[in-house]
Amino acid sequence: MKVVFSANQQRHAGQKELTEGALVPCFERPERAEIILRYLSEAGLPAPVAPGDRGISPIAAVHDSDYLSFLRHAHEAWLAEHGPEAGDALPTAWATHGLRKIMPRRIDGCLGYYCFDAGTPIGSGTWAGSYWAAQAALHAQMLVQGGERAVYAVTRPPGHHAHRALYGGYCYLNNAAIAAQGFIDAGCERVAILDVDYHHGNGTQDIFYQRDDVLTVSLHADPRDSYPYFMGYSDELGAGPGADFNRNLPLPLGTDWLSYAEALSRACAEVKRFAPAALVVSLGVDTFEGDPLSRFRIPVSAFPRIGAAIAGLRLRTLFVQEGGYVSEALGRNVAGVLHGFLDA
Ligand code: SP5
Ligand code: ZN
Repeated sequence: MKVVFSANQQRHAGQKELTEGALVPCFERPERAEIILRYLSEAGLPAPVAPGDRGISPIAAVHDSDYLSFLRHAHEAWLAEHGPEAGDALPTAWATHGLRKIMPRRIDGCLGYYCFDAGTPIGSGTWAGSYWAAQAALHAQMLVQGGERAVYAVTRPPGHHAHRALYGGYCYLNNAAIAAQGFIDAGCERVAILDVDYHHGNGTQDIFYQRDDVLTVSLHADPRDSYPYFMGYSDELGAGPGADFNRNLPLPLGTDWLSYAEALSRACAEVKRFAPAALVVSLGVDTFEGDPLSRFRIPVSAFPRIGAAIAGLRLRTLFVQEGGYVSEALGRNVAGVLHGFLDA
């Protein structure tokens, strides 16, 4: 299985996020990609290839242009406002509920217009890092389109929480959505996205909510208890032409492999019924029992079985990395899924 990664992605290196009332070092850090790559090489997967540059247009196919230009220039504006020594940009006020959806003039206000949490900093390398993660996903998409059975893109920063014009959850550009749109634009009639990250893929859901050519299926912790809280419920089924083309399978805190496996096979059945030309997997491994952010109980030994279940769909498959936080098990679990897929 080919692996795609650009060293430029590591230019995104957030400093602090707001968690439980304190600013703590970001959970989403460059070391994640290093750990994953180390385990892939130990597991006998090939060294990563660097993506080519397909430019902004495949990214602009799923994100609004005002949003992209905001992301590209936000940190410069932050420094202009707060001085050259200012660190990362984080919002502190949000355009929520009954407040007006107005674009303020000052950067602090613009951050709250485009962002939905206080855990997703923008630094000097955030645009470059996100851009190259998206290019990695696009390069992998092209390889699958060209005939590879499966390709893995080491996309960090991750993408599944990013909407068309909204960032959060450590995500700026929605790598999975950009790749799925890439398949559609290359002539695939139908594409499915299966999201196995611990958190609901709210951005991916929102981007394709009204469409019947991209099925989105997400397995995740019940949003009543877990981030992102305000989306991911089972009654979100799609709208308009997209009605019935979105599926959420929320699972209780403490979910173990037995109940997870059941939900995964239901999710796979939905994908199979849709008969897509290609499958994009939003591969979060933060379902792991030892993950610092989450509260499922999936053991190391189960990750190859996740890969095997996905392989059973017999579809051309593009894996993009989503969550899964720092520990040696992060690498072991990603390699486990990919190995389980290859061995099935
Ligand atoms: C891609 C992805 O997995 N994004 C997840 C974003 C979650 N952000 C909220 C994290 C709340 C963390 N609470 C930490 C508890 C540590 N004891
Ligand atoms: Zn996650």
